[in-house]
Amino acid sequence: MTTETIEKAYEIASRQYADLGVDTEKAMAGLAEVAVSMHCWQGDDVGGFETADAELSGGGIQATGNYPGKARTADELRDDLDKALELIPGTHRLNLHAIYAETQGRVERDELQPEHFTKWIDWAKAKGMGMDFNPSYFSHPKADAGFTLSAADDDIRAFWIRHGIACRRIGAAIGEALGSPCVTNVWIPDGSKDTPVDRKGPRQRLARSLDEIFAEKLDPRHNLDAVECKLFGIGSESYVVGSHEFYMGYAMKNQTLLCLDAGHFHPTEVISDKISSVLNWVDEVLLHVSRGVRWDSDHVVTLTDELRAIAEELVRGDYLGRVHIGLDFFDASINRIAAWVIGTRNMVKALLLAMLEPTEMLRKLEADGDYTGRLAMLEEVKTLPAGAVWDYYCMKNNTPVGTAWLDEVRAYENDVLSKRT
Ligand code: RNT
Ligand code: ZN
Repeated sequence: MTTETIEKAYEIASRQYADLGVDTEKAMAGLAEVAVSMHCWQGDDVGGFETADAELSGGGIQATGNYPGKARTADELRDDLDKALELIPGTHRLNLHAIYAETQGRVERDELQPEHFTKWIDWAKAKGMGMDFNPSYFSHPKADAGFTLSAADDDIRAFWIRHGIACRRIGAAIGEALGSPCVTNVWIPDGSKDTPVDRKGPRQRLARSLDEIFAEKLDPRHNLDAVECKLFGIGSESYVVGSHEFYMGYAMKNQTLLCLDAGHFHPTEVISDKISSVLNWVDEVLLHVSRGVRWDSDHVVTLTDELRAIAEELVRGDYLGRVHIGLDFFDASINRIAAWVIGTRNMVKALLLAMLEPTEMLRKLEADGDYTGRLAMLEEVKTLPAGAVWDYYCMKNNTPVGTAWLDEVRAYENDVLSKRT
């Protein structure tokens, strides 16, 4: 598409939107303010760099597929992130896991320090990006028995508590260095495959462990704590210690952030409907935008009805200042950079669609009890020329328009990824 075509299409689209009371310039300006926290772990199938051949193991999560070219070192992962970020309009954030530490020789997880993340921090700073952080409670011998912060074994539990404490300090150091609060999110895999007899003990221990981890007061301008619930995982089908009720209660009582992962509920349950509920009781929420297919499969985020509904809730409810948007998917069966670009562009695109909604008109129809008009308009809105505004937004942000990004990913695959063996 030529610049002229993109501009012409935009001009016509903006007039159509104006007729419905929507200012496309304002929508694009609002969109530019939103930073999506792009997860590092799509780039190497959640392996991390603790050892040369580190791989995701246990934890009830899986990256299936064997697509060639995954990042083998932190430098390669940063190169790949650079490529992906070039193809996504806007300034975003990086979400890092503790297993992506860069150490001279093995440093145990309970001994990790901010200095092990200096290269990441410098990289983000140079790009004007913020960062978020996660303790890693999986892919570790001390997690093999299926219980970490809720383990009955005192040594195991203490080890993971120390890891949590270390990670919060790292989060605070990141936030301070980058001048933007780092959301440090606790997710643990604890649970059991078959019916447990004791559901109570592990939950009591988890509550105590969290209290110990969060005991140290950290400046909220540097670090914000989040806790992530889950319904079930592979190998934890019958019982997950950190369930929704558990963490919702914990977050409310202790005023931490609550993390809602789109794949962590019953398959017919959606997080878009939870946002306006939980934000009555906690100040801020972290989202893990993901796409479960039949289970918490962490498929690449596509422009589904639910993705759109999540974005609509954030915009309609004026929640963007209270909701941190993180992504959580890992597909090893396709080009990993393409996966990042598709998923992240879709998140941004869904926000644009929400910002282009003639919400005032829809609200009026609803307030007047005109549900016929509301339904009719909601359907009409679906085929307004949002694509023309999106193309224009991408162009203005010096990112490829339409499928042009794919050509760049293919060229990078040819020049860089295919040389990794
Ligand atoms: C697992 C959780 C968790 C992880 C990442 C890697 O079910 O969703 O957020 O996916 O921390
Ligand atoms: Zn998640």
